[in-house]
Amino acid sequence: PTISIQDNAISATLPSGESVTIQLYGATVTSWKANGQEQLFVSQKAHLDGSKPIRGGIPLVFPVFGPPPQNHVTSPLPQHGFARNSNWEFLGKSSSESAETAGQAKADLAMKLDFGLSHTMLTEEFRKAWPLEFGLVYSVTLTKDTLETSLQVRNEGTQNFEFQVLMHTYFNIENISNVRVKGLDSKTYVDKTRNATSHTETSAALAITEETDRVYKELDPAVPVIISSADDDKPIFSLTRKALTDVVVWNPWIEKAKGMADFGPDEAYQNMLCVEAGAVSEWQTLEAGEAWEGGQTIKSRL
Ligand code: TA6
Repeated sequence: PTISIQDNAISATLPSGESVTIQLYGATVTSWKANGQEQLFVSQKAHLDGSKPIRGGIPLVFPVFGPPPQNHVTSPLPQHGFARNSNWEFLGKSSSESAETAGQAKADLAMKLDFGLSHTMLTEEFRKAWPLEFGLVYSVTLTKDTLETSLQVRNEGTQNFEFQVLMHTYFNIENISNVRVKGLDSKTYVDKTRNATSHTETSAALAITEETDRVYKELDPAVPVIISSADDDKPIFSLTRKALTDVVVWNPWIEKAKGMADFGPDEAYQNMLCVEAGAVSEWQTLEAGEAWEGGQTIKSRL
């Protein structure tokens, strides 16, 4: 496996050809290539210079999801918090041969890249906005056919704090009309396009036919949420989680896509779908000195 570090991005490539690129800005994964194909969507108008969170890849949402609530410790923060628009540091890599079974012909190589962000690294503005002492370690692990992203949150202060976390993954898809989202049936969701009203999902294979912005709650993290092909019902992406029991499904559709200056081209809403693993419908409380960890594993057939 090779690692390359250039202009604020870390790239890793496995001998079998898969690769991943992470920008130090936001520790944002901006490329995951498998089978010679880019698996993630990044807007052609995304800002990569740190002037604005990157529109695509896997932005990291912490310590608050969405617009912060009023009269809350997170109130002064920007939407989705500060993690995705802070400069992280590269902590290093470790590659492991994970030959689970003796019979496995070739050991699966796993390349893990670690990134860190702590309160001492935040801008003055963000320190003032959320004056709590914390340490984050974000691990990105690439294997032949999976990408795993996991976040460890440590409370390094003397008082408890609460947080939300979400991995805002933009999946690259050929055509939004030809995919379905499976694994959501009978789950409760908050529909942010319908005044955040609560509903129960009735579809075993959800089609995306309009602006969609839903927070599905209390899913079993071990049960995959699948983006499948409407043609042959085969999985395109399969997402399992650890400690992240909510899944957000978002597509801006036509008007909202046009309305985002960093979303381009306008019709690219047809080539992306966000299925986002998170712990966002409640607040995670972290006692002083304690640590929490959660993550996602994405399998791709693309
Ligand atoms: O994940 C869905 C969502 O919360 C949508 O409501 C939309 O705001 C999206 O995130 C993108 O947010 P951003 O702040 O990146 O423009």
